[in-house]
Amino acid sequence: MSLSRRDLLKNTALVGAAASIAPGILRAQSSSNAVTLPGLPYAVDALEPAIDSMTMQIHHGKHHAGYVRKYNVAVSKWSSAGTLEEVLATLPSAPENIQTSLRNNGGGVWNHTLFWNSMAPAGKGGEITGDLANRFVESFGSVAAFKEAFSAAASSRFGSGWAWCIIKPNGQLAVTSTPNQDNPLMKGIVPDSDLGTPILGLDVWEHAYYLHYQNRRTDYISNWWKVVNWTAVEERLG
Ligand code: MN3
Repeated sequence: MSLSRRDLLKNTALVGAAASIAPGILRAQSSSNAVTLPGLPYAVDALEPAIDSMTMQIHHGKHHAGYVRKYNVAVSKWSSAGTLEEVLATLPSAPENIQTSLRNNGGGVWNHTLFWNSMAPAGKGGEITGDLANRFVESFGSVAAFKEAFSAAASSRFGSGWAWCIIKPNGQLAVTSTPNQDNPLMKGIVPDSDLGTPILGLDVWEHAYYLHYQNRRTDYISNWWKVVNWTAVEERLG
């Protein structure tokens, strides 16, 4: 089937008219700010027994994938949206009708990407040594005190949310916790005292552990320490 020259001109005119009426909509359809679901950096059963393979499959393939899909729908409606990190850092200036979706789903995308890349099979994640160990001692008094503070933040988070170790603007490390899919990048959303750059995050939503641990969140947390990728965490110190 071939288009006549007249049809071609008509189509071109229509595209031109649409572009002049709603440039934002047309641009959004080819948005370069869409995100993709990153693959896991290990096999789904690689973290067993700390995290079982069924939980990994559902968590990555359904939950994380769902956040990616819904974020892309929301961000496609914002023609001047920046990168995911820029969006999370400027949520209060996002269009009001998509702000909640960008917050929940954008947070979900970012948080899970950090989470997968903060774990490694037991025995493969390196040790807390060198610069990382020094920074924990400087900020918390000892490595044990850091772990205790982080575990307490994770176990005491009411309902769904995350525990974090962040680099604060003054360079100190700190432990914080946020509800739902909020994170320490969300200026204007989380308290200023909780803002910083996450170097480690732990998902304490029930979907992260319930299949294997049911209500035993503290068992999940204590086993999770065995699969932390300390080499990756140290690299985030910059
Ligand atoms: Mn999760």
